[in-house]
Amino acid sequence: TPDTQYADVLRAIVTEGERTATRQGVEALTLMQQTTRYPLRNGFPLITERSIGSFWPKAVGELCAFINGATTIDELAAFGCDWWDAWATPAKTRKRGLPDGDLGPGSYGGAFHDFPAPPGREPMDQFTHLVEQVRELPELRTHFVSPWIPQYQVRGEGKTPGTTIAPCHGWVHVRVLNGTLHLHMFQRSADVPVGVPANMVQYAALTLMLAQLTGTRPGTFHHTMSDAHVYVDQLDAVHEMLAREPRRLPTLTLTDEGRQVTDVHDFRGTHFELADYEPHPSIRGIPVAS
Ligand code: UFP
Repeated sequence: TPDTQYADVLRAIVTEGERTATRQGVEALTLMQQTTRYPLRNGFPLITERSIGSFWPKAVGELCAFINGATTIDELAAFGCDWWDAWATPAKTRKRGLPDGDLGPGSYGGAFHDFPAPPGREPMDQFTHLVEQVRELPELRTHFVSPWIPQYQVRGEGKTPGTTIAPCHGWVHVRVLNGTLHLHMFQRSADVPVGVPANMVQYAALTLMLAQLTGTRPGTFHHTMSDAHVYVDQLDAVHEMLAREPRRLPTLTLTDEGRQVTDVHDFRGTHFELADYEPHPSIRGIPVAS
C-alpha cells in the first residue's frame, strides 16, 4: 500500500500552519512536532509525490562526507555532493572569519567527526564511538549522536558562530531491540518540500549502514521534525504534490560492495542501489531559502 505520511505532513502544514517571518526573509507556514515512522521492511522512504531519483545519491554522499568530517565545499564534492555553494559564499564565510568554501568547525562534519574535547583529550569521532558502543553494549539506551556544538552556535550582533549554517538535522538516537536496530532522528528545522526528502533518505540509509556494521537487522526509521515548515514561495509546488496520489515506496539496499564495509567511514553514496521507484515527475525549481 502507498505511504501517505509525507503528504500528510505537507497537508497538515498548509492547513494548520502558522504564518511567520523567518531569518531568510521569506515567510513560512510552520507547525511544530511532525513525526513520521518508516519500518524499512515495508520499503524505503524516498518520496513518490515528486521524483528525487536524480539526487538521492548526493544526499547519501553528503551524510557520508559529514561522517568523515568534511567541512568544505571541495570535500563534499569529493563525496558527490554539489549543492552547498549557497551556504559558503565568500560573504558568508568571511563574515564569520572562515576560509573561503569552509562551512566551519561548528558544521555537521566538525560535530560528527571532531567534537571538541576537554583540554588534553582527543576530539570525539561520534559515529566511530556509536558503532563501538552498539557492538559492545547493544542493550544500552545511550546510543546517541549530536550535531550541535553549543559554543559554535552563538549568534547575534558582534558574535561569530563557528559555522555558516546551524545544523538542522542529526540528533540521532539508536536503539537495538532483540537484534533489530531502530534509529530516531530529531530535526530542529525542517524545510519539508525541499530539505526533508533528502534528510529522510540520509537517515534511513544510515539505519541500513549501522545495522550492517553492528550485525543487527534494520528496523524502523523514526523522524521527528520539530519546526516543520513550508516557505510561502513553495506553495505552488506543495499543492501540485498534494494533488498527486502517493505511491508505493521503493526498495533501497546495500550493494555487494556496501555489504563488505566494516568501518563507518568507508560508506559512499555508490554503495546503495534503488529498485521499484515509480514516482510522479520531478518538479523543477522549488525555491530554497539559504
Ligand atoms: N534545511 C533542511 N534540511 C537540511 C538543511 C536545511 O530542511 O538538510 F541543511 C532547511 C531548514 C530551514 C533552513 O528551512 O534549511 C535552515 O534555516 P534555519 O537555520 O533558519 O532553521
